[in-house]
Amino acid sequence: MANLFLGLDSSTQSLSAILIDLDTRQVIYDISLSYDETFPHYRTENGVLKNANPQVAHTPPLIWVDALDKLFAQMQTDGIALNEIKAISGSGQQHGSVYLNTTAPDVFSHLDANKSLTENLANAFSRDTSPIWMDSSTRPECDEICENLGGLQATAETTGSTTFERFTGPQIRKFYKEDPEAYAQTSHIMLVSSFMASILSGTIAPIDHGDGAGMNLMDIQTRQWHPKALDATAPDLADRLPPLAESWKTIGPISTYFVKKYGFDPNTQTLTWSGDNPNSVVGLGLIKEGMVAISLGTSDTYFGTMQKCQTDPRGEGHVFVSPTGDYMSLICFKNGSLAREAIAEQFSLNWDGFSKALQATPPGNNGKILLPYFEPEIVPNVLTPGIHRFDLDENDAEGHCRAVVEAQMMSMRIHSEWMGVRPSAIYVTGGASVNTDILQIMADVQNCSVYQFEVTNSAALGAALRAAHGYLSESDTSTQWQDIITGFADPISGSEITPKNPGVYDGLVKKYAECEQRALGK
Ligand code: XUL
Repeated sequence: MANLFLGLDSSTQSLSAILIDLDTRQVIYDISLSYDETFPHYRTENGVLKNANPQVAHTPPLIWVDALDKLFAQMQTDGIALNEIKAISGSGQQHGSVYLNTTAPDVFSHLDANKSLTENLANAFSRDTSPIWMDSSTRPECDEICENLGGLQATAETTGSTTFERFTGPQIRKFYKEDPEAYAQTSHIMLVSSFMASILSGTIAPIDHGDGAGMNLMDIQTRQWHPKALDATAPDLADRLPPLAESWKTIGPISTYFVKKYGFDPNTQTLTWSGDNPNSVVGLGLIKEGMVAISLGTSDTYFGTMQKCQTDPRGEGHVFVSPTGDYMSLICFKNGSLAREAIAEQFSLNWDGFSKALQATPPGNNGKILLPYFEPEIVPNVLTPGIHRFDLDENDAEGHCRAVVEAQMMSMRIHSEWMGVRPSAIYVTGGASVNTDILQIMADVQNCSVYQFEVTNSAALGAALRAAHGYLSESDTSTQWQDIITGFADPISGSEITPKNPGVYDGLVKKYAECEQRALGK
């Protein structure tokens, strides 16, 4: 019999699943259901309801529920041996919250297999829509909570991040302020992750430390709800939150609903879900301190792993708990491909021409520096976009190509220093990761080997690997992460790029930091 583990990913636009066979080290099935396409009657656009206020981003939680039924039905149609799955875990888009009334525990524990999940859950909500991570309408609430917790740095030290509009605490506070009656009717507030896990397990599922860290409500050091943060958010919030748990915790056997309806084995174990970013850390194989993944997309994202909890005193980066029990950072740089493309376009270069310019210019660019804030930047916090040049002529096409990439890499180095961990290996993903000239600059600036990494859905894969790890750890506490991920989360073989010119950047990074300070008016 195969050794099957299922990872689900309830993301912004779709519900996906990856099924792995641990014996053969193969992904044997994967599927993704787009909400917009599968359920047009919810009228979502890219998974989100239209709103007159562009800062508001909500989704009807029933669409996530509906998708679960549809997904398992499809797996059954596709002939997947659902009865052979040993354990299931999952990933939820981070920060989104679900509001339930007092009927919820009973509804979860008595799911009727003669009805659909949406019919079962239809009356369990105290709020019809869920604010998700794209919502940015809570600036006043962010300020109120942050001030109560002693300011930006104190909030980051306490909860892992300073207050952000999309984080769950500010969202809960806004709900409480705008509709205190509905808040009073709310007996359970869940994250997308714990909500989906509750349906699968038929119980009120815990929130794991990884996703809990994206709420501005959890003490990042003790991994408990932080009473002062709860008080600063809404009254009697502690009564409404589920317990926190390690992300490898087994919740219990799958609800009989799924056994009767889809033929799951009654002993299939459900494990605690986590957020998409913590899941991706496992799906990318970042299981040891110093391992870093950099995604070069429209924006560039830096995930780092660390053993000791360090927080960003500038409040720009986030600290979550990694599913391994260590910590992880998430640092998002808005001007990623966005800036690389803007430079290529400005000088009418295609990617080949851009690469040639990188090859034709020396590491360190003879001290030429560019600060590429084509859009307002998240890290460092730059509200007014603008391009700043230092010792760089505005007609110097080759100089600009090198300068934009060096700027991005030096910015990543400077703005990840607060972690106190230098990278030991960098896995790089995303569109621009095919460009080895860009990767050479990354390796040189970070003085660390860079490996190309191909990902399909690192969050769903991470969830499947977490299911395997949690399940096996129940009977064997010496289960090693490395033994679980090998063969699934490995970089592309032979793709290593080693640093060739490391010394060059130690001086230039200092100059870049000074230019940044000047440009930011500090
Ligand atoms: C992380 C964040 C996004 C969502 C996407 O803080 O807001 O990455 O998790 O689903």
